[in-house]
Amino acid sequence: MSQKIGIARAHTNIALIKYWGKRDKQLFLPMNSSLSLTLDAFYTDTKVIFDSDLTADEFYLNGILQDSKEILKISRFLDLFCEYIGERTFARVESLNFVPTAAGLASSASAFAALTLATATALGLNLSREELSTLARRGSGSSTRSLFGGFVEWDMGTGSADSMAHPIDDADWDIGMIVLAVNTGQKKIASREGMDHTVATSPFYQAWVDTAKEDLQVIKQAIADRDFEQVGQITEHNGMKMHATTLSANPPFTYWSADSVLAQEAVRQVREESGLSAYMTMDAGPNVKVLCRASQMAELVDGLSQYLPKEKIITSLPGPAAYVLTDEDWQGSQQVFEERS
Ligand code: 2P0
Repeated sequence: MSQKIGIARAHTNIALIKYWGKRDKQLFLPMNSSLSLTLDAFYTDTKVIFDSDLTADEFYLNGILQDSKEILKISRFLDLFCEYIGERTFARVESLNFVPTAAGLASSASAFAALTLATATALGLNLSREELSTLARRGSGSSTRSLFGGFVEWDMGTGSADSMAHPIDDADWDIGMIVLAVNTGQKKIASREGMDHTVATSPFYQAWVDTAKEDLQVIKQAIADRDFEQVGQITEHNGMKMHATTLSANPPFTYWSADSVLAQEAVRQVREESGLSAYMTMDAGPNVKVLCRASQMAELVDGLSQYLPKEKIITSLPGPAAYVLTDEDWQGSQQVFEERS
């Protein structure tokens, strides 16, 4: 019996300039470059054990053996790595998701980034973080950005080899994010289907691509200047434009629920009354995320709790790049997971 083991943690990220649409669905090449903030509050820990005694891949998520469809996704992803070493041993993959159920955040970003780093570690692949991000991309687009911490750009690139993420800034300048977890039910339209349908049918889609390019340039300059208001304004506008493409798809759809609109209104009210900086963004689900100053987070939570139950308001600071865990870390992680569930 021979075993190769790798364990890693990756944090999730929220896009400020969204990835919305693929120019190549097979290779996960995006229509536009995007930019995100990695969050410390939400992460995935993953252990990969390549074991010569296994006769098939296995995938356990939060301690539960997954069905053949989920295992196939993991198997295809592991194949990409095994191509590098020209040898395919089956693996047992164990993942623990530390995304509070109440947050209702998609975990594919942290999941595939953690799986990427754990697999590369197990196989001893000598690849840079940027190169690893091109592999993570093949699992789920947004995971490309979760290899890095702080503000991260995913450059759309010219092809598979250079469609990769780069760290832009560590976001260590009074940045925070509040998640308004208004509705945690299963989303009706997966982001993958939602973006494909939008690309195919929305007459506004080209305007999205064109203006997202401009937004990216402006936000990168604003981050370099540490101009928080500019970062926030571009974030809010870019997110709304993304959602406008779903309303203009045919047939139209939206990720917003009635509670999303109420949460948006709460943010507008609180920022007007308090004069604090708070800028909204939304993804392929009903929750509202608020980019804010870390130092003003407590005051904003107080204001928002007049409109929303406190347990639906979750705060986060910027998170770090993905990193390798030891076996001792993994045991600690399992213990924390059990205590939480
Ligand atoms: C983003 N989203 O930039 C955008 C904004 C949702 C809205 O990336 O098909 O799960 O696996 O590449 O990464 C969600 O889409 O889609 C996403 P796939 P993914 O964060």
